[in-house]
Amino acid sequence: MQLLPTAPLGETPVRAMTIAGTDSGGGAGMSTDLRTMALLGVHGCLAVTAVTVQNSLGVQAVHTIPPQIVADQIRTVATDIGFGAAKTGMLATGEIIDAIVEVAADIGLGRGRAIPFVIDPVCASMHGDRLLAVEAMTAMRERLIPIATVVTPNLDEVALITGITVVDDATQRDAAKALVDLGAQWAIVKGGHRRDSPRSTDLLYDGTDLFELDHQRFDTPHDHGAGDTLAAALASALAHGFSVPDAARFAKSWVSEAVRWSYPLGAGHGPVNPLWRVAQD
Ligand code: PXL
Repeated sequence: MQLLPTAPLGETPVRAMTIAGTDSGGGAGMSTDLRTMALLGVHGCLAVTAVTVQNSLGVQAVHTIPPQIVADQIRTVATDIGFGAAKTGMLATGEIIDAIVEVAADIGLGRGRAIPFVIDPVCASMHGDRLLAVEAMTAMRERLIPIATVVTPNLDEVALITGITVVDDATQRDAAKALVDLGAQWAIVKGGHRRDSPRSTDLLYDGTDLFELDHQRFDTPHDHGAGDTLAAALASALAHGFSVPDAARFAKSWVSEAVRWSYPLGAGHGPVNPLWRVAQD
């Protein structure tokens, strides 16, 4: 597949920012984002929102970072290093979401502003551990999604955000429309978990144009970090200057390969593998 260019050695590369939580097991969250960004020629900057105590069996504890410190990490990087796109992952609380919304307005991040903003509305881990407080759903729905350049929910997140249960093509389209109605410029409704289809088909929609991003589905228990990887690849491609449809097509192929080459780790669910691109036979 096509790759993204890296800067000539010694020159400043393209930058992107991940606003996300850590996973001590290294399979999801910020570490995954940074691996994907590095492999796509992007210098990844980071605003940590929460530290999770986590292994392949689940999340045992969460320590959240004060909202002001989250916002300050974003602001201090934006005003010095600069970045061409940002993405969110685990945001933990409504207060953190509101701090991000405020700093985004100040630095020109988000829909209709200079810097594209990918919102991956992470709500829970694959084990069902909550990564966003129940009471933060209003902030997510009413304040963060309206400033998304692209929002990238999976089907569980679609149900929590829009109330729509996606079971077929028609409900997947309804969900994409509902997300655009909430204010996102583009919505990607990921179809990887659709039980009625043997393919993994995501829908990309902006209220006018509808694209199907279709790929063979790889069934594996080791898909920890798949959503993070898609959003990080999308933000990387946007930082490189791709249009949203081109970035989304690129990110879909990137994450599909990462799922294909995922590996076991620990006794539970292993991670997808953004390192597939540098693996040697
Ligand atoms: O894959 C979503 C996700 C994002 N961020 C962190 C996570 C997870 C899933 O477990 O732990 C920190």
